[in-house]
Amino acid sequence: MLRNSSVSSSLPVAAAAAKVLEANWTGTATVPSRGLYPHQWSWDSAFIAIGLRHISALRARRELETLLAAQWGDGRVPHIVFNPGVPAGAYFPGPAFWRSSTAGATAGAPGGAETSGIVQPPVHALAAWLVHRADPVGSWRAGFLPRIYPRLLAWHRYLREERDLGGHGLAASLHPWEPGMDNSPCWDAPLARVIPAPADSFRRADLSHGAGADRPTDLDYGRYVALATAYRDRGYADTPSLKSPAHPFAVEDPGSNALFAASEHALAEIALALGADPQPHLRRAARITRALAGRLWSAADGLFLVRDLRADALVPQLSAAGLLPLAVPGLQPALAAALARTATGPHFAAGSGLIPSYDLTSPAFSPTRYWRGPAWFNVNWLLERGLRLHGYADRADALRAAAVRTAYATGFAEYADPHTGDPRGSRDFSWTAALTLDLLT
Ligand code: 9WN
Repeated sequence: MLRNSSVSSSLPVAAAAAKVLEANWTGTATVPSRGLYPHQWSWDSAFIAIGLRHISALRARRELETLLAAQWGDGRVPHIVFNPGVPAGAYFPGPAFWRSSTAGATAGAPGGAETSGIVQPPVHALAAWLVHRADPVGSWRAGFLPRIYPRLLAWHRYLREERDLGGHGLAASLHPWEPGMDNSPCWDAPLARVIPAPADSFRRADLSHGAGADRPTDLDYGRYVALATAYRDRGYADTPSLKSPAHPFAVEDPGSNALFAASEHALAEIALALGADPQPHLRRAARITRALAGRLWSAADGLFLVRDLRADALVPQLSAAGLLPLAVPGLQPALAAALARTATGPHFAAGSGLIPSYDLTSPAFSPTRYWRGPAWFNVNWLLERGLRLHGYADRADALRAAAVRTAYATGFAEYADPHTGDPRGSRDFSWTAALTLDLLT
């Protein structure tokens, strides 16, 4: 049931969303979109499982377990798990680029699956807990939590011990694809240090599926490829090689770390359900939350900023990633209040009612180009949840209504123009459909 309804009935919306998830299901997992992203993506699968649980908790569990089956020996959950049935060249960079089973052998890449070697934000424990709660009986029968908990522990250990490059309790991202917001203006300055791979050394596949003006530029891609190549050629080793200035891109992202903290809270719930001690998880969640406030908070801007570890300075760009700590249960009420104000203030209040990915007032804002302004449904879902969690029910209701309305009207677009709500990127996008279903239920 739609709690705040500006859509006359939630039934056609739910049916259409379910149809998208059905069409994008491969038998073991869900592709983000049939044309543009024909493999399994890490944080997509977590968001997809959160919606899928309303249709089939069994499939939602399968979605997460398929992803975690490709986890590396060092605990990392790769950002892409490649489907061997998909033709080479359908997505770039594909398995021939990442070469995980050989280049990642020392880091424990699986032998039986090809994956990428970088990671995405850790939304998985939160998704696992929500999926369990949707069907506790089926989940216990299937042994879901006992099987998945050790994998989630290893994943969080990897982030805590191998990725704390700054040494203050936050996980660092070493590639713009890791925080999931590829061409955010937050990366412009840190990325400027990267010498791009020559344009003729690779062939983009994304431009056959989407409008070039809605996607990152060729120069961005040259830098993405150069960074990933260097990491691969060092055997995907993290410390100490990433601590060295030889790897020019290392940032602390407030969005990824907010999800890390929220997922530690979910791990505490999972531990309790399993009869284990939740306290270590609560302590870790509190440590991440303190580090977010201590290292990334900008009182002057009323939101969290990215820290560029190479420059050891905050990046003065206001992006929606800086609002995501609203989704952390233990966030100080004063910070939550400031975030709620910023989210509805001049930098982020857009005509569609959705929160854009980037500051509307900045010259770098674009309503169409990917993570430089368009509104994304996973970000809006997280902010809806955060506003509700911290007691801003009216604003959460308004955001929920805008998200459901726009998702349906755009044919479950990948992202939308934040002013007009017009669709951008691909259609029938899985997390848009899944999170719409979740908002409806
Ligand atoms: C690179 C799959 C992914 C999302 C990311 C989004 C986009 C990939 C790309 O698509 O990134 O990982 O090729 O552009 O930025 O958030 O997980 O939907």
